[in-house]
Amino acid sequence: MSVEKERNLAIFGAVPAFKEKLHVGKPNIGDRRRLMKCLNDILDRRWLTNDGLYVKDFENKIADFIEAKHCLAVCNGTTGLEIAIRALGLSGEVILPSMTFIATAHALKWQNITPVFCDIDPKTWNIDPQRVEKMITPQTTGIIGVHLFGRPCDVDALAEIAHKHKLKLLHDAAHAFGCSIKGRMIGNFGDAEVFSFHATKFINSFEGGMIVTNNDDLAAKIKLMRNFGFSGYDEVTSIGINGKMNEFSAAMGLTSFESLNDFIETNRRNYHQYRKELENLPGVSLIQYDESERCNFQYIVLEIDEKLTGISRDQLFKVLWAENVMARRYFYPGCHRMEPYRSLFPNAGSHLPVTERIANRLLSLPTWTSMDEQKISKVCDIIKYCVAHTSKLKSKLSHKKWK
Ligand code: T4K
Repeated sequence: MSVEKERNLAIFGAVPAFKEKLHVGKPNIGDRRRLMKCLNDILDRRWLTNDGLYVKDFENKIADFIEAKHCLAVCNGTTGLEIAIRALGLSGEVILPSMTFIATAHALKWQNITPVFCDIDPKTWNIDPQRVEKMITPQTTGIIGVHLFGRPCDVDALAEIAHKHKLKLLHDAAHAFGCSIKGRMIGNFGDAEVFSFHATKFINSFEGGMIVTNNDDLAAKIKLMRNFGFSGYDEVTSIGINGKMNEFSAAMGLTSFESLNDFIETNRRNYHQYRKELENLPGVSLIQYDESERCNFQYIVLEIDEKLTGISRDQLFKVLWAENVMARRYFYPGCHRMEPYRSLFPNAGSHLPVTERIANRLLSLPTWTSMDEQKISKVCDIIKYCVAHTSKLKSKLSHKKWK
């Protein structure tokens, strides 16, 4: 480990290491010319939304890629989760991890379903199946597994529990597009899975998502529900919502998808550089991906063990922000500590010791095509410097301004 000899940090009044802010979710842009051509074509044809050509093409390409039967594009991942939850007939209580983006919990609560937060595995940070079973009550109708940061949750164990207790199983696959489990692409597990193609995902359609299922009846229901329940021009056969993806989004999704291999290669390269530069740094461990599987390397997540670094995750976070490295504390403080769940379940934390600990330790760093070798090196230098100069930093950070 090489530690820069002297570095005057922005928290000590120096100019920040980066002039421009480095964002964690700065979007990847595919072939811009091709995108513009598609956008012009959409305008020329004057078909902007409602099951247009580009949406169909996007759905077909994703279905071929992940080898799934039904891929149904939606306007965003959250609406996708809401539609899937309703189409699966979930009600009462549904078990999910608290260590996720708030959308997973809101998609339930929005429909008056009680989210029951379950603790996670300390290594994978995904829902712990052993704990799931203990949380099942007569009101439980389903489980939502989240493939956090693209690392698959234990789909087999969850499927077994769901089968045993006659529960539905949905996966929030917002982070896991392009990843596989034992060679099978994510999208094919549980009763359904939902991807997000939000701008802050490595493959994006501005806003967007995709519900994937291999169940024909469920797919038919979802198709109706995302279009107000219309089964024909003058016929509505179920409750529905406007969950449609528009043509511009699909064009962006398609061009983004065409660059999939390049994006993944960039992510992989960045990930390995971070790994090399930060390895052996006491108390700092980088997320581990199973590279024998397909993997999108979408998130660079550090776990900070303050006992070994001498500096907490939050202190490091402050130093990085001052340097214009806009690291994120995904997914702090855990859904159970956000409203309305904090008020509804004030004691939830006592059942979620691993979530509480991990939520205070994780830090996501910038990656993707907006980063290059020099930038990553500089970010790593700041981190190494912080770990090597904790007492100097801590005394500065104890001042009111930095608290
Ligand atoms: N389930 C899970 C597990 C999820 O993570 C998400 C979404 C969902 C479900 C729901 O899917 P969607 O309904 O969103 O399709 C961002 C995203 O908005 C959200 O999509 C994503 N997860 C979540 C992890 O990240 P915020 O609140 O962190 O967004 P924001 O505005 O702070 O942006 C993140 C960073 O990206 C910032 O540093 C700024 C930068 N950024 C952002 C945008 C939009 C850019 O540089 N350019 C941009 O265009 O939620």
